[in-house]
Amino acid sequence: MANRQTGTKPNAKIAQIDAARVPHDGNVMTTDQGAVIANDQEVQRAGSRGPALLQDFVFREKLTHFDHERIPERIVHARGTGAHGVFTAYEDMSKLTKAAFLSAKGKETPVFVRFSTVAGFRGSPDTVRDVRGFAVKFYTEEGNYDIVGNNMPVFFVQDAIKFPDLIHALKPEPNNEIPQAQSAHDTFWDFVSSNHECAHNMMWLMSDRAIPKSYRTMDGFGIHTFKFVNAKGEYKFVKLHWKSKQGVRSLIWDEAQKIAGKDPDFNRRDLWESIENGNYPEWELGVQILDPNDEFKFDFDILDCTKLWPEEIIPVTPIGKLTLNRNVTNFFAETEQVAFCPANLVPGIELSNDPMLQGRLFSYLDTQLSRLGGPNFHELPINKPVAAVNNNQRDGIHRMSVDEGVSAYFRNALQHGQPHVAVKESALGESVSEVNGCVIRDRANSFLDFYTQPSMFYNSMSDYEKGHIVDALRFELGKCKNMNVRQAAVDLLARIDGSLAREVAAGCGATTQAAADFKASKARSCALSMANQPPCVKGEKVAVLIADGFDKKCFDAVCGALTAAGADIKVIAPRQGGIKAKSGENEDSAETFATASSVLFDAVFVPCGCAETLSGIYAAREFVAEAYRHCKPVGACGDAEKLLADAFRAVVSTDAECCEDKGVLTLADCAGIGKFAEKFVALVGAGRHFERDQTRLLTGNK
Ligand code: HDE
Repeated sequence: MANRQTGTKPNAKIAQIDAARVPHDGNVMTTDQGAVIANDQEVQRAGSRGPALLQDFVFREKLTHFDHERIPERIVHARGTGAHGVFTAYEDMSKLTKAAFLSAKGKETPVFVRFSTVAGFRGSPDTVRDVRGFAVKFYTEEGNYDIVGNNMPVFFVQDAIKFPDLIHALKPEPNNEIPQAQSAHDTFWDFVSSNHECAHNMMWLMSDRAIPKSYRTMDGFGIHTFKFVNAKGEYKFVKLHWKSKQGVRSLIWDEAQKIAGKDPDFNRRDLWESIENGNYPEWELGVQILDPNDEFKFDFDILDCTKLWPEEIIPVTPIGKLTLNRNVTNFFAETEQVAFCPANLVPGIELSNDPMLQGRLFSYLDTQLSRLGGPNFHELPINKPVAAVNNNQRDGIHRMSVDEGVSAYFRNALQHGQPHVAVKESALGESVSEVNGCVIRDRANSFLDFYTQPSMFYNSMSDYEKGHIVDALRFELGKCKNMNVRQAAVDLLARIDGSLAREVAAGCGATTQAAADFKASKARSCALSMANQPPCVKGEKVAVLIADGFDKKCFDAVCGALTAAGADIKVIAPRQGGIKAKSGENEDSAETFATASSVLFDAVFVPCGCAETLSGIYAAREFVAEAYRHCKPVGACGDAEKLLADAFRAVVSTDAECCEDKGVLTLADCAGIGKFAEKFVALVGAGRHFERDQTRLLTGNK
């Protein structure tokens, strides 16, 4: 086993998990005690039509185990999915932190990541409007280090004692357990409008960040302020960021709602399939670094987790790369049993006095005791450190290690003082910091500006992002039955932005007298908008619609170019199986218009030769029309232009040259297919054309 002296081997965790695998192929079936079984299909009974016998222990063992298959789901973040990967350090960071996994350029550390939603139960759909969890466990040579973060850089409340109230308000209402996985109900908005510290996270929740297209296309944030401490005991305050190398992309709300029905596992499936296809998602770990001398230089408190540090003031320095490259073998054993905890730190990374962070340190261990049934959950393969574990903790339910020796205490002479303690300099959390003050149950005044940063967030959005926020709020408040709750929420919005409050009020029957009274902050931070993401074709899902008679050359040219650029292509046709090209070859269609839907794809391409058939199928027309409404790139060659014209009810160009109009690319004559393919790949990479958004509630269907 790797230890503190030799360092973690990059695949050490995988080896550990592999050691726990139980291959069932070729093995005879046994009871849990290892006795072989000849029949597990019929219960023993008295006569072939007689009553079952209590003595059938094979039956009773099977049913007893089944009855206890579930463990309590997580109270929050119940719905999630996980994957293994590797973290690679970019540079030796020892000037900043003595953490060994950041001590050398190219150093690799195995990791496990779990992405999640917060509000929904374990079986809820993936694409609900919600915060996403982004929890990373590093199996370092110095012990497990967890960054238990979210996909938004701020949190709702400032003090841990308020967390149960927030979650009670967010979760389904207690009388009827409605609604599932939604913030669009009275208790949530009552809480937000009665606790204005929620305003900033609420704005993020109403933005497109709350409906990520994929786990691969969202950023992650440690949220709290931590300390990086070097070997000399010098420290800096840091905030941690995961920046998606795939770019940050979101769904449109109309799309998200439809996907919840068409494919409730949309985000889970996307991550699973991209890893299976060898398209490994990557994130850069970045740090914002703040000298302790600058702690009080800002108009916000750096210990307040409802505030972010604008990247224009404190830039993000990339320090390493996370790559997810292996799916789990068994969801329950790994993803369901993984236990994260913000207190899982390594030497060189320490806590700040953020009151939320301090409260979390207690909660996670406590929750594992009831979820995983006792204090030995760290011995489960997914939680077990690759670093050696030596201490005098003993016994407890489901203890797996068999501890040797007679002494289970320190100091001891009988075992020559073993296990011995480490020298202070190399150990966990030993940097010295001064604390003084009166015991008090109160909040610092520096925490009490609840509006500047939410205004900054709204000011920084592009026009279409602002529109989405207005629509989200109209939806959410529109779902609240109580008029006082709606009015109180609009009054809160008035403190953030007067025009936002007015637009929302106009849709939900509230008034906006309050809007005139507040002077909202004009601050901006460009980094907050998702509008200017770099293009990315890799992993984009393109639906290719065909029917008998399609042109194989045209099909091959475009699909070939897309595949070469890393896009993920799926052929959809009126029936599954072989679809006959005009030239006689067969192309297999993976899906039909009954099983696939445009909302599950990023772009649509229709080769020439099959428009007549496709135009006659409602679902095919609707496929293209919906992709258009959702602003996705659409490409059509030759007669396929007819399908677009039928679907959009608009005249499209019949120019023989490649012609692009707001992300719709057409080509009358297939002779120019090479240039068309090149242009279409670029369009797919560039993503949506929001200028043709027709799903806006206020301006829709123009
Ligand atoms: Fe959590 N949180 N949380 N949380 N949290 C849990 O731990 C809690 C908070 C976050 O994929 C629970 O193992 C308290 C902030 C993630 O397994 C529980 C407070 C942030 C996950 C818990 C917070 C998070 C959890 C439920 C207020 C972002 C999922 C099951 C002090 C920085 C981890 C579990 C996974 C899970 C408590 C606030 C992120 C109940 C008391 C702030 C990503 O212990």
